[in-house]
Amino acid sequence: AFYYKEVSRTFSEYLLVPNLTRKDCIPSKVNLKTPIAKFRKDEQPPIEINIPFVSAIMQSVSDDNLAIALSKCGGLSFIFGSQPIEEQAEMVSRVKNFKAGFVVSNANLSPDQTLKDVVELKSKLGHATIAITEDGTLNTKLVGIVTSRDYRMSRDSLDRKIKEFMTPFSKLIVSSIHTSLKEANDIIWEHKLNCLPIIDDQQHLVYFVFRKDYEDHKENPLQLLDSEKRYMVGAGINTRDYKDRVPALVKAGVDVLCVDSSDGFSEWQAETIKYIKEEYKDTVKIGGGNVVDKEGFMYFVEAGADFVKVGIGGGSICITRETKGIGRGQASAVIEVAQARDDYFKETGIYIPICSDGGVVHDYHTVLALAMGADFIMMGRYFARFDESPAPKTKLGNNYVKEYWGEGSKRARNWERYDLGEGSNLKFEEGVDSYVPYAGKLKDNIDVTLSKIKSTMCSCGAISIKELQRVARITIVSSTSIVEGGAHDVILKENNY
Ligand code: MZP
Repeated sequence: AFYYKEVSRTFSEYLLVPNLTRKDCIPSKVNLKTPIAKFRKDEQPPIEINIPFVSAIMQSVSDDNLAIALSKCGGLSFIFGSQPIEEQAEMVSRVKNFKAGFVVSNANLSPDQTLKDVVELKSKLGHATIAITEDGTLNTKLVGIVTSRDYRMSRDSLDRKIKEFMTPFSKLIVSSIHTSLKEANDIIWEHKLNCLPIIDDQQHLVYFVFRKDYEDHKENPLQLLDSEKRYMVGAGINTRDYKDRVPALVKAGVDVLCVDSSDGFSEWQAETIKYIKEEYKDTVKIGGGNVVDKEGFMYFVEAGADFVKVGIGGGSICITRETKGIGRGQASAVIEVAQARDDYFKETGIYIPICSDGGVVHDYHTVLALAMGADFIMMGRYFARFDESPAPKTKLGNNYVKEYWGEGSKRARNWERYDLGEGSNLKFEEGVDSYVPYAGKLKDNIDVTLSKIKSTMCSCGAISIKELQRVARITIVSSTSIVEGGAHDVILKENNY
């Protein structure tokens, strides 16, 4: 057997030593943009995300709802693949077709219906609606109904959103023009109209909503088009049904794919990636994983992967190391693979981003992962805690929790992820079914995490991820210095975190 000289280490065994903080090194200047697919030196990366976070390919984490919330914040979700092809493609297309604004539903209202009817309809539909009337007041002739596309949003937040949406349009004139959205945009440009186009599910313009006082407004009318924006989304695939799954996901508009496996250093993965690259050339971006060393990384590079995912056994719900005895400390794995990525880049001028997957417990672990060379970070537990994750929220004792189960648990029934080519059943579990503390809204939490990352980067004298990787100084910590790092030798007051 081959014996590694170095110990296998986790993020908690390291700390960053601060560098000089220059005056220009302030959090608002920190740019967290990062590539997620391969590119050549002197070329622009084909896909970048604005924050280096992606959500895990897991049933309890990444559905279309979380994907939309994360994409709004600048990250990206990989919609879980352990579901029927049509359902996964449907989730992808819901993200791609999601309009930040509101759409008019075909309310089939007769001209003499009033606000009272809308209120009744609203409770029947179970989600908030707002009436648009011909003269801008809500108690006269109804023309249509604006409905949020986000049906799973709570009533309260929907009502709040509608209020926000309606405020600038408190006096409305609705003009019913049936034309395509493109024609509508041309009209808006040509006539410098200050209005909001409302479109139906087929992208047809149904109404222009004008402010009554639009002539007084100086803003660019296009600022009011928040509905043209398309969110980015990824999806997980397996090495079994990819010939059917990939075309459906591509048709649904997926931006990037990832072959999902607990141990990806296998001929099945290489075969899958090669097939997709042959079929779609560079129009489809595909990553693979997971690996924990240089050999695994190079195997994926040769197969044609656009990015490589790193990490075996470090996930919070993962018991692979206990059941199979395979894996590697997450920090050691990232450090070795990042070195291989850099060497390959020096030799060939081709940069292949790497993703550190699993094992993030504290926010500062994400900065360490980046400093050690990760281009982006995949997290499951972190995202499972939020309102937007698909997992049920429940009460445990006096606390709210969300359910979080591993893809290797019986509950997920994701045998493809652990398949070694022979069977259709999980012979033993590699993951657990658990709870995580409920933490509220995704955006609120991400904002806090990002401000910590930016602050740490400034302490290290870096305002970009690449700069951090270049200048970071990292030290191993002893177990006693870890104790020193927390509150110690004091009696904590209640309600302290
Ligand atoms: P974490 O962010 O919860 O620590 O880890 C999430 C990662 O754990 C996932 O992205 C995936 O790679 C891995 N995972 C998912 N399910 C299992 C399992 O059941 C697992 N063993 O290890």
